[in-house]
This record gives sequence, C-alpha cells and structure tokens, in this order.
Amino acid sequence: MINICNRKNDMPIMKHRNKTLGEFIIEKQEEFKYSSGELSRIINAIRLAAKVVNYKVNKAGLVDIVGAAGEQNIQGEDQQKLDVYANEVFIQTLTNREIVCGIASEENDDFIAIHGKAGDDNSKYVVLMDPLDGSSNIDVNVSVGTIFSVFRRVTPMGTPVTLEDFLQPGDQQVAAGYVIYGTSTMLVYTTGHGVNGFTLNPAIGTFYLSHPNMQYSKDGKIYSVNEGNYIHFPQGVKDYIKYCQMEEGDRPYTSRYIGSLVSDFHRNMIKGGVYIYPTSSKAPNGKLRLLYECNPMAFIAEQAGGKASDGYGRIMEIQPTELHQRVPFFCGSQNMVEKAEEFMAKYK
Ligand code: AHM
Ligand code: MG
Repeated sequence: MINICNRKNDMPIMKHRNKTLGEFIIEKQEEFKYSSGELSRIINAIRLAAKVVNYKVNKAGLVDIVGAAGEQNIQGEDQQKLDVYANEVFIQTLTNREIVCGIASEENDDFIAIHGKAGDDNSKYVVLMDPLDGSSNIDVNVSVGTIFSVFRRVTPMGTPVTLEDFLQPGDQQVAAGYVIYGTSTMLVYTTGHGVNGFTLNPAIGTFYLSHPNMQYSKDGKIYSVNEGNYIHFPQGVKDYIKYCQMEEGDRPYTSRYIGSLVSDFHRNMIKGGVYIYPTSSKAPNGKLRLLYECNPMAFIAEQAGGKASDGYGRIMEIQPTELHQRVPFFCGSQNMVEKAEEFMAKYK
C-alpha cells in the first residue's frame, strides 16, 4: 500500500500499489499453461534494454550525443547516434541471453542469425524491431520510441534461421509492443490477450502497470497526417482530410501530428483518432516499414479494439516479400479507419 494525496482536500488516501511489469510477466506466464517461459524472458529482456536506452535518451540534451553518426541506414537515411546505440543495446540484450534465434532491425541491412553458445539454435522466436523510431525528433526534445514484434520461427529448430522466418504476415505475431520515451517512459505491449501499458518510475527503475487493458474508442476526433504532403496524396486521402475538416455533426476533427509514430499512435489510442501515412507521388509505397512499424502497431491496435489497414485491406494479412518493405498505413479508431477506407475505395 502507498499513500497518495487527494488534491481536492489534501487528505491522504490509501491505494493499492500497482503491479510491476516483472510481477505482471510472471502472472501472465502462469496463464499460458504449457509455455516454456521463453516469451516472458524476451519481454523481460526488452524491459531491461528499454531502461538502458531510456537513460541515454534522457541525457541526449546534456551530452554531445545528438547528431548523425556519419552513417546511413539501408534506406539511405542518416542514422542518429542514438539509433546506433539503441540498436546495439537491444541486439546485445537479446543475443546475450540466448532467448531468440534471429533478429531483424530497421537499422540493419540483413537479419542476424543467433547461435547458442553450444552451437545450437534452440530458441523458437525471432524479433523484428525499430530500435529508435522518430529519431530525427531527438534534437528538438520530442518523444521517440522503440517498436518490436515477435514471431515463432517457421523453419525447424536447431537450424540457422532463414529469411522465411522473418517474412511472415502480421497475424502470425505472438507479441508486439512499443516503448515511448516521453514525458514519462512507458512500455506498452500485447501477447494477443489485450494491451497493457506500464510507466517507468525513473527513481527506482521499475515499470508499473499504469494503463491496464487499453482500448481505442470506436470513434475519435483526432486525425494525424503530414498535411504538408497534401498535394502528393491519393485523391481518397485528400477527400478524407476534407471530410475531417468539414463542419458537420461532431466534425471538424482536430489535427494532431507529431511526426513520431509511437507518440502519434499512443495519443490516438488514449484519446481516439486515426493515424495516416499514405502513399504519395513522392513515396509510392508510403514511408513506414511493414515489418518493423506497421505490423506491430497493427497488432496492438487490433488488440485494443482499433483497426489497421493499408487503405484497402488488413495490414496483418499482407504477405511480406522483403525485410524493409514499405506500406501505406491507416491505423486507429475503427470507425475512422473504415471511413477513410470508404474514401479510398472510391478511387481504387
Ligand atoms: P524513421 O523510422 O526514419 O524514424 O521514420 C519513421 C517516422 C515515424 O515515426 C513518423 O510517423 C514518420 O516517420 C514521420 O514522417 P514525416 O516526417 O514524413 O511525416
Ligand atoms: Mg522507424
């Protein structure tokens, strides 16, 4: 039990202490009767890596760590130093514990096959991740995030992983989540049984369950899209944006766009809204990556009662053909995504 103050009358009230993420993982592990605990160990490793990255992200304004590392990733974009750092921390944490047999990262050209110390490959899971999404926002002190996705391998255990293990449709995910390094740091994840959010108490380095069973409202009032690209958007998206701005019923909606997917998604899930990164004449397949960004966010969205689409169909049913594949992304409150799809269908 802890003492907290009721602001209205300053009378201390007693409240049960929230579960820690560690306690929650153990409790959930017991719910999966025949599981080996491997998935729980992966979530535990991500929890640890998130704390390490959080520490560094928080210091970004203090030390000379902000700026491009002088390298480019496979998409030809500048890597910030913190991207490289976060990538290493997550890879090392997962590799050292020998709990996954392969990792694919937005920052690496190819996947990494992980061999056990005894030379065996006995783990059954692969992890795909964007170690620091929205990193161009770091030097202006805007929230960034880590996104991760876990699949069971499809090739036989005991053999090195192959590309096939990573190119699975999103509906095969066994877990997905994100860490948001924001005004507070949160870890939000799902294993297919709803979505739970944990807030880090930085003083003691512990994540506490702060947002149990997160849910999208069916309708929302926020639309998030980079309207600077408006003239390059497909007609369906242009029409949907005009619909959002129209004075009718509960519209016009509010426009909110941070330009940091995890932050935009997190706000929309809590407040109700839709996030759109469409194709454009500049980016014919959109910008976001199916495997590292869209699939995990789609899994979380659906588990929270929301929806994720490429404008025409379910994101999680897309059969990936390459690791760094990009897709258009419409994600958020169910009715808003469906409305946007209606406009898209008119010009299909
Ligand atoms: P990144 O993976 O290179 O960081 O890019 C992804 C980010 C998302 O977080 C964000 O939603 C989007 O790019 C913003 O793009 P834009 O600046 O084109 O609106
Ligand atoms: Mg990214």
